[in-house]
Amino acid sequence: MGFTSLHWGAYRPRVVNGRLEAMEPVSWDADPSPIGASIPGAIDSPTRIRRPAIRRGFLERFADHPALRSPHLRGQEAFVEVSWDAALDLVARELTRVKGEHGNAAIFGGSYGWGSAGRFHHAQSQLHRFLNGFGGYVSSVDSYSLGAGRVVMPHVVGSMDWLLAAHTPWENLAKHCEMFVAFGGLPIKNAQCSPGGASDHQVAGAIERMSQAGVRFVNVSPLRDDLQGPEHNEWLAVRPGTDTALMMALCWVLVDEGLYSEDFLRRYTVGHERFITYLRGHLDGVAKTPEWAAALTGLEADRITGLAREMAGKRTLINVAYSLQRSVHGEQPFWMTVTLAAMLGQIGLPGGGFGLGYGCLNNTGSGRKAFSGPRLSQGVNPVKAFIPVARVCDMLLHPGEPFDYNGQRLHYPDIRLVYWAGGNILHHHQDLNRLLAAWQRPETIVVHEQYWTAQAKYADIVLPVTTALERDDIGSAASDRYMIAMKKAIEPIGESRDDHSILAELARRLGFEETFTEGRDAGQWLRFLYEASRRRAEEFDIDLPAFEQFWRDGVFEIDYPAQETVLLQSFRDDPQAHPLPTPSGKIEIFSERIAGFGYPDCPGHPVWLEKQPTQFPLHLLSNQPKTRLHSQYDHGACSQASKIRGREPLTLNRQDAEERGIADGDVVKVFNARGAFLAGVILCDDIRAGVAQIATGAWFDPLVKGQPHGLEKHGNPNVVTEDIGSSRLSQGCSAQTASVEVEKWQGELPAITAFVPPELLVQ
Ligand SMILES: Nc1nc2c(c(=O)[nH]1)N[C@H]1C(S)=C(S)[C@@H](COP(=O)(O)OP(=O)(O)OC[C@H]3O[C@@H](n4cnc5c(=O)[nH]c(N)nc54)[C@H](O)[C@@H]3O)O[C@H]1N2
Ligand SMILES: Nc1nc2c(c(=O)[nH]1)N[C@H]1C(S)=C(S)[C@@H](COP(=O)(O)OP(=O)(O)OC[C@H]3O[C@@H](n4cnc5c(=O)[nH]c(N)nc54)[C@H](O)[C@@H]3O)O[C@H]1N2
Ligand SMILES: [Mo]
Repeated sequence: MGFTSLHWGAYRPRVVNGRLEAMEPVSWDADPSPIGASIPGAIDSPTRIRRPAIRRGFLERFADHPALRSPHLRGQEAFVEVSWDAALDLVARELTRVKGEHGNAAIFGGSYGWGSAGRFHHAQSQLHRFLNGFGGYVSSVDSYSLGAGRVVMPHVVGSMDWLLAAHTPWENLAKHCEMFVAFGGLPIKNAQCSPGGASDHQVAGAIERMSQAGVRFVNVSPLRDDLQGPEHNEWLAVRPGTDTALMMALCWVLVDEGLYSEDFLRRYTVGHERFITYLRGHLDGVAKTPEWAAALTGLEADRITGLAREMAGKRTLINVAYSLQRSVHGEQPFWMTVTLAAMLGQIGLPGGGFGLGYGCLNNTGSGRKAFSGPRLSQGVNPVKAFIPVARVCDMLLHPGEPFDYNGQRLHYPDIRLVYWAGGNILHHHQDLNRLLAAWQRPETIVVHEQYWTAQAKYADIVLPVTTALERDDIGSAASDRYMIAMKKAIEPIGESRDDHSILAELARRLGFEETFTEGRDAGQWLRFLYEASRRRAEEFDIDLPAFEQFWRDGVFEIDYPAQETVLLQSFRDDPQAHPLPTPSGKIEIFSERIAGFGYPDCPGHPVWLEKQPTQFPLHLLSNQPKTRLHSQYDHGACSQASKIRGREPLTLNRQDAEERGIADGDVVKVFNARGAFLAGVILCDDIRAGVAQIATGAWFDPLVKGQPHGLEKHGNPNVVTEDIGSSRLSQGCSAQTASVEVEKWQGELPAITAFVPPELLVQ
């Protein structure tokens, strides 16, 4: 039996009589993820999509004007199961009609989402390649993960991809770091995953080794559990959304006490004078002192002062979790992390400087070569219109209207057809009630899915796809330990097909099969992409074996570079020979370019901008789930075992709960002006008072289908989050800026129907 690779680890599937019985962790993984155990019971459950299906009103009124196909009934009507030929004919006719009547710029193919881990059957890449062959589509840029970070960092230091691939390895930190200050912690729950594969889980072991070496950890987070394991582990329970103020006060102390590195700032950065002027309060009359920050962050002013002194006295690494930038003004905590590290002057030194997301993903800091394996070419997109990914509802609701993005003034295109494969927008987008309204705008929505998620239920045409276990593929991720020959373990469930063969069939109907497939079948593609990647591997000094051997061996280990590298070490050693890819070639504490955009919500240097969600008393954190990847396998055993009376668990501080008469295990209604959901309560002392926490990814489950602003009964936090860009610079998502009230649910408990397929009719 071979291997398979999932975003959360490598496994050996155990198959008995053609049925998946178990997912056995691979022998070399020191800390395998329990999420794999979700798959056997879920893969052929009733929630699986088995046949192509079309929303009844859409099918029955297909010949009518698109407006008459009852788009407002998406999510409410039954589906009619049809043959593959009938379904593909319909998709081909719709694509042709929309292109003919409105052009390719009326097709939204952004299709954001993680899909599955294999390099060839990567749903988004397949769809983009297909739509490019068809004449193009409106695309999306950036990500929900790093919306603000991806846009601001190139102005300040360099691209996120470059920085993430070059992070100082954990081994170096164990040897040289003395103090690790983690904004947002180092949550092991998140290090289960890495996009494309996490074949050897290393973060718990790395924290252990650092702890043994005597590293002091400081966990700056509303949740104690965001940093688990080390012996010296101080918890600073910061108020969410205020880390920027804390970092500024740390800088203020460094400046006030002369503890900052003037020399580093002069040689390696631009604009520190202006920033220090701001810090002192000369620009806005507010000195960013520890007392000032104490009032905002809820931390003790003395502790802030003490922390700054300790950081200056030790080899210190400052780490920031992605979550901090998934908020209004999300650029600021990332920019400030770099600024604070620059003030300490340890950037480029072993064990010091900054990290942007150690612990957010397994592979960051692995120190292995950043070769990411085979890549499917997506071709060229003739349509130039795009959106920042999280502005999708603005686009659907406001076609033609202008918006700002990274110095550009752009306009939202007029979308008629949405095509999605490999993502679940009805899980991942903010303010789902607003999305429901926006989702009625397109004339046609086509979705490829494995399971009857809300994404599938709210589509017009649903095409069933295989899981990674039902097809051959190659597993490979940047900085991961192994490349993996992912061998098909079981036959496709129902009539499901892989995204590639679905799109190849469509391309044939639409007359560009040759462009899409280049005459290769899936098996030939694997071999072709692998061979092409062998040449790129050489640039990393990796000698990949021939395909046959790789496929026989099942795994190939990627080694370490000859020399351990430290993030930005060569820049530190010689800034003239190794300038940064910023306009000045240096770290930009003041960015003339950003200042030139003239955005009040993201001026030329880091600033503290007030935006607390104050209308409701509790700050809601909707972080990443421990028991699944986003919404994937919410119906699986691992996720289901964590539910409370069927609902997603919500952590509340004991004091907040007592004030509201809420007991451990109660079901509560969580609400604000945008919506309401039910959740099961866990009482806890390890969460800052005034904060409630619930993981994302519970499948959207409205009490009354299609009723706008009705009750969601399962615990999907995105019914209350705000759909607003981080700033005009990045337009990233602001999921973490949300406030709510919580009350005990007194009514009858409605049954969970999230995992029940829609009514299915046979044609
Ligand atoms: N409130 C709040 N919202 C958030 C976040 C948050 O922190 N708070 N985090 C955000 C972040 S960082 C992210 S990355 C997003 C994640 O959002 P998504 O990536 O959209 O979430 P997933 O649940 O991984 O969705 C992937 C979907 O693809 C399907 N799928 C899997 N494999 C295949 C395949 O081979 N083919 C096809 N066609 N489909 C497949 C799965 O069944 C699943 O429904 O969520 C964002 N949303
Ligand atoms: N098991 C599992 N692992 C995952 C994922 C998953 O779905 N499941 N998703 C993956 C993806 S797509 C991504 S992008 C990464 C995301 O990585 P992150 O964005 O870092 O993940 P989160 O869990 O949202 O946030 C980490 C912690 O930050 C804390 N936090 C939130 N807001 C604040 C704040 O304002 N200040 C401070 N100091 N702390 C705050 C929260 O307590 C939270 O537990 O995780 C990846 N890893
Ligand atoms: Mo993400």
